[in-house]
Amino acid sequence: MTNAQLPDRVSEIFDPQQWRPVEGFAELEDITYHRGVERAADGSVVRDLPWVRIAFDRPQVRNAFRPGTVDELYRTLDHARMSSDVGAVILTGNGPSSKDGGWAFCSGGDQRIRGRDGYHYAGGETADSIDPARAGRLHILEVQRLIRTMPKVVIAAVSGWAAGGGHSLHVVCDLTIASAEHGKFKQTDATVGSFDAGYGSALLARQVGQKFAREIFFLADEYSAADMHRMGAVNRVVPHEQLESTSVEWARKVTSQSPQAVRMLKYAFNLPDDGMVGQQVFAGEATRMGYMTDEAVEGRDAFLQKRDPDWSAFPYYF
Ligand code: S0N
Repeated sequence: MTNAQLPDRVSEIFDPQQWRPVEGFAELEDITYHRGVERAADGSVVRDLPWVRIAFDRPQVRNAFRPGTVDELYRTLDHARMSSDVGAVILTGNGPSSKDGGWAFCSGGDQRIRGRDGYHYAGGETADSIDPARAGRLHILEVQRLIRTMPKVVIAAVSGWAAGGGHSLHVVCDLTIASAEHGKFKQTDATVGSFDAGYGSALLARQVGQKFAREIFFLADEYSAADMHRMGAVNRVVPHEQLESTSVEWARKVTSQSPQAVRMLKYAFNLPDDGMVGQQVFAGEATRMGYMTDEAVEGRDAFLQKRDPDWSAFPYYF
């Protein structure tokens, strides 16, 4: 085995054998982005597998996100969304922190750069120099919507703290697997004066019920992975060293199902809670399938051929 062919070990429980860095993303600073692969005995890649791994890579601040982190997260998720041979995304946090050995999935917005004006300042920026179009937005909510509406299954692999906006991210993922030893959950929004009044709270209440959701937000207590599993917000709790392998196993199972069926099921699960947007996303897929029928082709052809459509071959009732 030649290790030269393997990617860097970005996290203590990351298995370089199973991944390769995705091309075109070498300049990422706060996020790592890998494609699942099958390797030969000599370490060379035999083939790509239909899943990717996207990870927060700021373990020294419990994987808090700054505006650039959110930009990179959106970019990598959108790339995964657009990759027609990718069916599942594993979202996780690299670790541990070299400072104190602590693990995190994500601890939400970086509080050190949060300005009173609602902007989020990167190094050296001031109220005069900042570009409001880029820094003044809570664009982590755009990431949430992308996770929610992308036609793929997003698996949160909670390797450590899921706090604040990081807690909300795991809530919006389709599935959550958590580390038994290091997976910890705490909704600190109200402690630091922020509030995710969208998916972070309302969808959480769908998952754990109104009373528990209110407790989680109003008390800002710490919960273990086992607590969250009991409440219904975590699918599976696994030993820390098995977190990534279990996530890969779940990605493998998910991508062995019919892509169309999984897509339609995801949108069906979303629909009752997502209002007209949920209906629109579901209906978009239904329309795409409708276009594949002879009946829809007849409508298009009749228009192009400047004749009345002939629906006689198509029943009113199946
Ligand atoms: C996660 C917690 C519970 C972990 O506690 P623990 O294990 O005791 O570690 P600490 O010693 O507290 O932390 C280790 C080091 O990491 C730094 N750090 C941790 N979290 C953050 C953070 N979110 N921002 C900046 N730094 C963070 C610590 O300061 C410490 O550093 P050193 O070693 O230098 O002292 C605990 O850390 C905790 O409670 N963290 C804060 C969680 C939190 O309140 N997050 C924000 C909640 N709100 C949102 O996420 C809303 C999102 C949002 O609106 C937004 C979007 C983009 C940008 C900003 C925002 C925003 O407005 O917030």
